[in-house]
Amino acid sequence: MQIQWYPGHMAKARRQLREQLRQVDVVLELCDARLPGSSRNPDLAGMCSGKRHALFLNKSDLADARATQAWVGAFTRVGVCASPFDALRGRAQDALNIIEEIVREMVARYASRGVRKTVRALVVGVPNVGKSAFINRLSGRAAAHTSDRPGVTRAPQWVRVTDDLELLDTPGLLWPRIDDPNAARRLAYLGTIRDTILDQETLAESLLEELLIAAPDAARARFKLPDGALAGNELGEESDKASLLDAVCAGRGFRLSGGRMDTTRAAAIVLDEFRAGKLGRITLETPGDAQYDKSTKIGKRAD
Ligand SMILES: Nc1nc2c(ncn2[C@@H]2O[C@H](COP(=O)(O)OP(=O)(O)O)[C@@H](O)[C@H]2O)c(=O)[nH]1
Ligand SMILES: [Mg+2]
Repeated sequence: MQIQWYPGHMAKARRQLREQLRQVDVVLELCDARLPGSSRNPDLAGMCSGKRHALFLNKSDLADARATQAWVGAFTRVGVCASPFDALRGRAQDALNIIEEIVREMVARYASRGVRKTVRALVVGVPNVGKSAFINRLSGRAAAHTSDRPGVTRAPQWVRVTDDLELLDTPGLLWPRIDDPNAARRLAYLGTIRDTILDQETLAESLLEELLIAAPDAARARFKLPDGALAGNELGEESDKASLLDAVCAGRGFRLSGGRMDTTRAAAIVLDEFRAGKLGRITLETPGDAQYDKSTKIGKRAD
């Protein structure tokens, strides 16, 4: 289920997030490890100053391990506490150790006044990034719904994770970065948003071009692209871009009656197989190549 983001939806999400943030000490932000720049929300930092913050590069099982390490390094250098995570198979204890680390000072301060502090945390992220799966993983049971079905909201409840940590069971929904066309297009590759500007075929062609840069061998092998197939950026010719989808059709035998290439089918297959991780572990952004390098830092050390 995809949400079409209009200003009204964003305003509502922002209002709800403000309300949720008021109730917590800690913000656990999830981004997609395949797109650590584009899958973050630039407004979040401004909304949670003073809160402890940890960033999890979720779905790291689908991302390139070396790229993930590079991103973690880049985030760490700008003061963001960042770690890879796999909300389906990862160890909950790994995430708990990180949370314990970022709240240690605060908990100690309460303890020095004789108070045992129960830390309250909110999981936030764009649609489909794995917020519900993350909450389930940490709480060790299916407490949150892993789907984007609307209408299953209940009253917010606290999920007790350890003796000293509670999570809000309703994750904080972040609106995706749709003001930036590059980010919007990449989020559309993942299925996070529906790209309203590009049709599916143009989107799939554009993904193929990016794959020829990020994972050329995997893309060529999976979609039987000719050895000479280059990313459109390198070729710079519109007509050559279009031929990538034709090459997929030729390789898979996708033809309509009359012999015309079934590029609609090819586009769907390219997007589906990429989303399902069938090309292997691929990251589409590197920390050096984006403006996202100057990552938003959350959580001043002052209390
Ligand atoms: N491969 C992989 N899939 C994940 C991971 N986390 C979540 N998913 C899947 O991504 C989809 C969206 O997850 P969900 O928790 O509903 O996302 P939410 O919209 O942020 O709550 C579901 O199909 C999950 O099974 C992960 O770490 N790895
Ligand atoms: Mg969810």
